[in-house]
Amino acid sequence: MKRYRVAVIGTGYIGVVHIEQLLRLPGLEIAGVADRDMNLARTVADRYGIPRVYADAEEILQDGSVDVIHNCTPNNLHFEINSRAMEAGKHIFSEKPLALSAAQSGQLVQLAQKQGCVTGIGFCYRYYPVLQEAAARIARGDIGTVYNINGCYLQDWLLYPTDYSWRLDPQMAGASNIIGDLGSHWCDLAQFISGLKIEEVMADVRTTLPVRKRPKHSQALTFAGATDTEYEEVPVELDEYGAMLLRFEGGARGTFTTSQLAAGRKCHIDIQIYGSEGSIAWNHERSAELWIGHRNEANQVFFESPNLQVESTRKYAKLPSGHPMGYMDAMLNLFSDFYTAVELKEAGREPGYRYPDFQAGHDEMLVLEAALRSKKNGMWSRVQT
Ligand code: SOE
Repeated sequence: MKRYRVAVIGTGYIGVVHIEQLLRLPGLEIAGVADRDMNLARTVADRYGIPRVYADAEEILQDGSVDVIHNCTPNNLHFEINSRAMEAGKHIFSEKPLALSAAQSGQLVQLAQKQGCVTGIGFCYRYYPVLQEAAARIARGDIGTVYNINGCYLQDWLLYPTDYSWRLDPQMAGASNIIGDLGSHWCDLAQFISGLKIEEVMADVRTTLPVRKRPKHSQALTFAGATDTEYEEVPVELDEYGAMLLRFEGGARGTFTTSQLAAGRKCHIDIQIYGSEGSIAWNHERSAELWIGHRNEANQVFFESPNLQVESTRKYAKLPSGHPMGYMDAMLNLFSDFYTAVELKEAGREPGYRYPDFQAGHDEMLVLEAALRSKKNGMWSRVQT
């Protein structure tokens, strides 16, 4: 097998998550990293024994020995790095959102086709083993016709006016904070698990705290809170609360609520899918368990298992039964599917499994834009195709 040379651009919270999982995968080496903050890039490279710190993203794009780029930069840099990586003939794994607009993400999908690049996007939550299992069971008809999909994604790290992040700055984050960020994860889960596309959206999106105190000398790292004691007041336009009514293809209805002001909720993802013959539900705080609901018999709790899952999803349950996997392992599963797709592509073959590629990223941009249109005009909005 070829040994792929990988470079990671962006060494903040999510860049480090990528690095730690890349180090667990066979058949690749991390050639180097880059970050606007050189000191951070150096510290991270030293910590993980990564041989090279590139001067910037440009130097990575020019390096012909790099096969794959992981784009872990803030949102405003996604489009440019993703497109330039593909133009340079590299495979590309991007953090979400794929770009700042659906027009841009559509261009990226087309470019990937033209260049024959393998693409991936960070919708990691679908890689908990029992969520792969849920998708397979629903596809084989276990819960019948899907009627409703309901849930939420709640966090609390932006609760106080002194919590500030680049995610609240439209120059860096784009037109939305929370619907684009947490909403895209949840909508990806809903569509992946149910196998149904979201067709229409009615959204209520709010900036609950329109003025925040931004630290003068530092920025809060995601989930960390600020350490600075000097602040300046800044107006905030982007959302940290959102609710959506959803209409799925075939008629299923959905509801989704998201907030980063939900005290005590750190990464609370909940999804419930109700069908004509039964239901399934999952919560991130008990991520190894799938709840299976019945009308006429006792409900079940299915624990992830390499023995008991259906054939196609066993590979994602990597530990012996009774040993729960976690977020890092879900990322590993995602990268594993992505790198298998890279290997297959180079052998002239296509993967026979579904994994989140740039089309999945584009689909979420289309849902986001429908939500933002609905926020503006107060009406149902169709997701464009
Ligand atoms: C912040 O809300 C964040 O880091 C998201 O950007 C990630 O995608 C999510 O996995 C955890 O929360």
